[in-house]
Amino acid sequence: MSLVAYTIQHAVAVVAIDNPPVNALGAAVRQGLAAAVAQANGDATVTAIVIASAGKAFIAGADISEFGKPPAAPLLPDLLDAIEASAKPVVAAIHGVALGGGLEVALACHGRVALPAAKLGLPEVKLGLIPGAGGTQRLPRLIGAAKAFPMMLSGEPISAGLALDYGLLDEVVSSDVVAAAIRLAEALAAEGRRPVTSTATVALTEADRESFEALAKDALKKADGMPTVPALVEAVRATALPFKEGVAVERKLFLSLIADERSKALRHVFFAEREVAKVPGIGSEVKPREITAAAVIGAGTMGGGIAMCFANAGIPVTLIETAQAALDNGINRIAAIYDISVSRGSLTPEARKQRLALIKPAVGLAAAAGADIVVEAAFEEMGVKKQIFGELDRVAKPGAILASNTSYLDVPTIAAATGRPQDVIGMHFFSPANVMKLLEVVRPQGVADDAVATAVALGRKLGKVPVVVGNGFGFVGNRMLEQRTRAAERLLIAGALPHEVDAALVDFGFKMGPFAMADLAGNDIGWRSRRARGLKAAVADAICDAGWFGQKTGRGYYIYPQGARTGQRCPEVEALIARISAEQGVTRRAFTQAEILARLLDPMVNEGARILEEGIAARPGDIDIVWINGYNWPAWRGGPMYWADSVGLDVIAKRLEAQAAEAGDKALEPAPLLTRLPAESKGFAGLRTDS
Ligand code: T1G
Repeated sequence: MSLVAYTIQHAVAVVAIDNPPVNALGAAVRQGLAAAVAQANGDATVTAIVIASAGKAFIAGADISEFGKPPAAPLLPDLLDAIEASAKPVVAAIHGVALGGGLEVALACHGRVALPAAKLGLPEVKLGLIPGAGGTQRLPRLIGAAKAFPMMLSGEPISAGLALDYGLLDEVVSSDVVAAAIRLAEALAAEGRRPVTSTATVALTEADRESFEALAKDALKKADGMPTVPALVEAVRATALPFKEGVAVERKLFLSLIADERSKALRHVFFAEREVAKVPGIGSEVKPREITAAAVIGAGTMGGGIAMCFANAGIPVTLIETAQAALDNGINRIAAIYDISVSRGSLTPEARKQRLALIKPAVGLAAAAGADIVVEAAFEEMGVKKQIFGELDRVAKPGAILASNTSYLDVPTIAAATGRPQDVIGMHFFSPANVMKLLEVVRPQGVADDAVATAVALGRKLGKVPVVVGNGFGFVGNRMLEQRTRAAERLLIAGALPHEVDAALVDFGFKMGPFAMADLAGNDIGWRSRRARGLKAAVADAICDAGWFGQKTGRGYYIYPQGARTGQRCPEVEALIARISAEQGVTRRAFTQAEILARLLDPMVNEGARILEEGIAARPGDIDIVWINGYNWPAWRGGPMYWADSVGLDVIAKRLEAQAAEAGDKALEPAPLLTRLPAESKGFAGLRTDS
């Protein structure tokens, strides 16, 4: 059955795409569209053509899953040229989203009509690309380069209303967009007017170009090494050439980007982020419980941030503390954070007022009685958690979800403190909770499927990226982070210095390295955790024994003069590290940045392999999504498991064997999965642990 339907209404050919779920422009759709346009032009009774679609999207763009495969005719640019060259006017009837190639189809039409809720955009830059089917040449000709460039640079869609203001749409109609498109098509046929964007010269005035060049200059300064920005600037500049030459420039740039490793990684992340929403064993038949009111236990940094997530999503939330003073501090901290957003212009005073009004402070757990979900964010100590959950079991209403924000404690043990383990789950937010996208949903044995579905659906409503993980120390992210932390400590003792270790990760694409991060978060956090678990880390412990907790004490691994945010190398710390190396009988040596990177990341990948072997994560892509959304792993590197595949699992396994031998530490030896996969000529890609 064709994915493109062809009917005639009032002598207008209505060409309707129906390619669920989002009408991506796969080969069959392109072929159907080409045939329909040809058929309409060959039919003397047809006066004009409308392109419409079924489902939730007009057209979501090219079919990203086709990239990297041999292209099938007709190529999208050729199809769009055929639409534009049609002797009979073609009008796009837009509902839902017209994105990427979808908007490029509309741009090749002779008219465009949309519903008010429609959104139009060119998001290719988010995939490490630029528009590749005439978008960089047609959009500036239609609305001006100064408006088109920011749309393509941000990749963010604009509303139908703004598109109308820009001249990107001819009309916005409240209903029946196809009928409106038919009317416009008939009018264009009658008038013979065929405004064609490829020749439109109205918008590209000298003043427009000057405005664009100013924007381009600023964008190039902030490009941060990504090739998409210079490519986009070059493509838009090519609008000064005749259309065909400009399109040739765009095509060349597009093809170079589509072959770039960074775009391949971003396309992996696109699909991994959608896969992660599919929780093994929980299909769409499992309905989430309704959440109309929440409660958060603990008004500290995490509890306050979590309460803000609910308020920001419009969900009333009771913020509970054990004493009024702590509660007041928590509320004041939240108000101060909102004040900063208002001062930055990212939040209106009215919205600030509304959100604060949704946060109801209260003392005592009894205030949680009316909540549909309670998120506990109290002190990270099992005794405290068991006491709270025991009381919540008596207070909370039947069917309420009881979630703990614990970052590494055993969720089944917490659940056992209640008589309703089926309702107890982990919801591990990342600090600052109102900012970081990652939410680890910890799924202990015995929790109800609909409780898991509720936590995932709620996470998405809160604007998070929920990843369902199994119960186990540190779950996924922190468990792998601990391996990197240990590796960083080993590097200091073996001969590297803090700024060298940090530079290796920053040059790789992280925002900060481990030691700058520790100084920012506070070195005493790790210190307390190690002491609670009876673990030692010679350098990290010595730093804390000296009271050098980081930025909050003016010094940690680095010195922060006058409260500076960027640390300076500290001779005392470097001498302390050298002394510890000597005490351990280690002859210090220099490390290349490549060696530092391998020694930091290989053990993380190894732990990720173990996590997969234990079924704590369902897919390698889930681990990638955890690290990109929770720890600022650069998305254009695809995530730790994607990176490992790009390096080669056999290479990583060999390096781990060498490290294990050098350190005399069997824990560093490659996990069985890390040797089995390369032996079967496989990588992590496509692996599933739930199959
Ligand atoms: N190609 C292939 N599959 C796609 C797709 C696409 N463009 N967009 C979505 N899907 C799949 C997705 O993987 C998921 O599959 C299902 O559709 C629902 O997606 C030449 C080169 C449209 C706003 O970047 O932003 O055009 O998991 O969960 O939340 O210049 O999808 O169900 O099997 O996201 O309702 C440019 C990408 C492409 C838009 C809908 N276009 N898509 O959001 O559903 S490059 C994009 C989205 C291009 C041209 C260039 C969103 C959405 P499954 P979903 P949603």
